[in-house]
Order: sequence, then C-alpha cells, then structure tokens
Amino acid sequence: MALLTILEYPDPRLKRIAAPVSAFTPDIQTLVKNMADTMYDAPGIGLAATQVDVHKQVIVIDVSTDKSDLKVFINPQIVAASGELLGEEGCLSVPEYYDKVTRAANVTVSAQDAHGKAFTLEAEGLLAVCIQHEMDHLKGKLFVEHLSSLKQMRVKTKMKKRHREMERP
Ligand code: GNR
Ligand code: NI
Repeated sequence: MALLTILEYPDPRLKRIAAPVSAFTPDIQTLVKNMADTMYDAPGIGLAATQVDVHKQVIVIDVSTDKSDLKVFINPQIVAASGELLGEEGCLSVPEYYDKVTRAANVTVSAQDAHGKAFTLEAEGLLAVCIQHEMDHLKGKLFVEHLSSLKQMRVKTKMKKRHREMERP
C-alpha cells in the first residue's frame, strides 16, 4: 500500500488545471489504487489527483460508511444538473475547516473507469456534492473559493498558522 502526500491550501499546485487521460496504462490503475488507499486512510469520501500533485483528470469517491462502494471517475463531464443544495463541506486540502456551499442537488456525470470504459451515472445528495467538489479540484478550484473573500482571507491565515506550527512545533 502506498499513501500519497495531500497538498494543503494555499499551495499553488492546487490551482493547476488537470489534463485529460488519453492512455489507460497500468500506471493509471496504480494511481487509482494509491489514491483510494490515501482517501480511505485520511479518511475522506473523495480525492482528486490534483490534491496529490498529479495533474490528470482522475477522481476517486466512496460515500459509503464501510468502504464498500469505490467509484472511479476519469475524464468526468457533467452532462446535466438540476436543483440546489446547501451543504456543509470539508476538504482534505483545507484541514479542520468546514463551511456551507451551494451546489446542484442532482447531477448526471459521464466519465470513464480505470480501464477506459465509458459510463454515465445519475447522482443526488452527498454523492452529487462530492462529484462537484472533486471536479472543481481538477479545474484548480477549492470549495473555499465559493465563500466570501473575507472568509477566504481568514482560512488562508488559519492555514498559514497551521503550517508554521507544523514546521516549528
Ligand atoms: O472527505 C471529504 N468530505 C466532504 C464532505 C462534504 C463535501 C465534500 C467532501 S470531499 C472531502 C474530501 C476532499 O477533500 N476531496 O477533495
Ligand atoms: Ni477537496
């Protein structure tokens, strides 16, 4: 098992735009496996490759309570969205900060699995929120960027303090 290092806000690498995956080679399957291990270890319900400094359109999600429903989305596209949902979000790249974000309540996503096979999935609730949160990561966007600039300033200050304290305990 290989655990990957998760980048933390405001690391500029979190702003990079992920490129589509064009070849479903064994290294993509290894990346998916390592991302799933890293997500479960954290623990989190989703992880985008951007967060582990791999700038490819790869996402893993498992919103089950017993790690029984791993979903892999490569080259995801939202093909339909409806409704609104205001839900509390957190992010492994912004530890210990939670806030409410408005998202679409229902999304239809088309993507490929780890072997390149195309599929379409309709999602609602937490899964729909998580898909949108992870797809934002692939575009270099964090959930805190949906908040006011005052809140963003406070989060940045809090995170910089955290990183200072991690360097000099
Ligand atoms: O673990 C996570 N929980 C979560 C809760 C509400 C909305 C989104 C998420 S995703 C997050 C893991 C993460 O940072 N993925 O990018
Ligand atoms: Ni996140």
